[in-house]
Amino acid sequence: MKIKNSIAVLTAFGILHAGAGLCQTGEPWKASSEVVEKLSKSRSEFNYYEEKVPAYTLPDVLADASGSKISSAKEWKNVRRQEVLELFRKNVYGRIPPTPYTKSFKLVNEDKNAMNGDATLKQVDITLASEGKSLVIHLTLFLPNNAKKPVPVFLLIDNRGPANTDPSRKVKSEFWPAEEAIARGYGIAVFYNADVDPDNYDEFRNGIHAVLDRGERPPDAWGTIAAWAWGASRCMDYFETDKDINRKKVAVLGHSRGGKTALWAGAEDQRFALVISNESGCGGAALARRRFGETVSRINTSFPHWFCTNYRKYNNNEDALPVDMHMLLALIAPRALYVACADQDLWGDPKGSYLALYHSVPVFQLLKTKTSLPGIMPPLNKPVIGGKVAFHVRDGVHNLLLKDWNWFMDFADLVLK
Ligand code: GTR
Repeated sequence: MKIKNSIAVLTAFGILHAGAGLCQTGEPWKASSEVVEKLSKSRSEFNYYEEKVPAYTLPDVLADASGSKISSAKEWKNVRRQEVLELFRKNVYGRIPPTPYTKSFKLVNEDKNAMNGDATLKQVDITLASEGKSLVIHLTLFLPNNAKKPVPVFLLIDNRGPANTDPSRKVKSEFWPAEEAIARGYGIAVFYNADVDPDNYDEFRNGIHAVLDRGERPPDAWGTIAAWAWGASRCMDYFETDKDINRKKVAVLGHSRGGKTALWAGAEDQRFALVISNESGCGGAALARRRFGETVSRINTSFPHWFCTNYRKYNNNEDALPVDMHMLLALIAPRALYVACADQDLWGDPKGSYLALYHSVPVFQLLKTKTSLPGIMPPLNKPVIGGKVAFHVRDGVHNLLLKDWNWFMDFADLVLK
């Protein structure tokens, strides 16, 4: 096996630890007691103590609605995957309305000599229209000039605004490190989530809801996260038309609310070959039943527009949820999945995110992907790669940094190249 850059060796279980030399070094990650104390003081109504996590039982991802065991890839694909997807539509993110719409792509700017000749910049307007109403997603894309085409592409769901994704590259941001991706032979694309739906509770009068919703909204009508995820799929529609892009090698990623969105986009749209969730926390990769850091009740109160209204039934009632987030992660299988967390971001529950990933692994295994993870968390700043899944806890606070991206690209080198 070819070992690239910082990716080091394999254990008996086929698990790679990046950046660790010949074997895993350091202790499994654990929240620092100082951070726990500090956060507990500032948000005393939320739990940051591991010992206060309640006992819980996760729903069995590999048992169908009648309780029968799912034991073949065929049963997963034909029965259980669809059931799990429906449970998430109905209870968490909501359902995309079946309203017909038209879409068109317009290349509004192209610069074949961007980044001093290293890249081609394309700016594409994606117009979505229905019955006289429309909106435009402004897609920005750099493709490497010196790489063999078609290239793999990273698509960032940008929840922080266009200031982080300057097409002129006068302003650079680690949030979307375009030069670094280009240097490694990847295309890198981005759209601003608010193009699809503004990130505030407007009773769904704006954004794509205003274009596609008809009549009264049922309790499983799509929320804003589902709308953003749908927007990522419309970017994928464009990628499929661009011959310089390898449509089989598109990674979708997002940070925080964008990470929740990337996971749901990957669940709904199996064209994404790699899904990356950075610090997605509650409503993303973190197990809801742990009630660690942000809770279902808090997220539905602070962000009443993100999920479908059915999700509110689980406020302070997590055990009644017919799903938990290991099942969302399982929906990505057999494609590649990276879950990343940050050491000081306990609000987003790094341990609960690792556990969700760990408990999704049986589905990756059923689909014959040679995937496995150790039962303990990797050390700080040491990504663990176990076949089709990867995970890290980076030092520092809630953010998406070049350090995270470098590890994502190391993983992509293995699973996309
Ligand atoms: C927080 C929210 C998190 C996370 C974050 C973000 O306020 O509680 O769920 O999504 O925002 O998106 O930065």
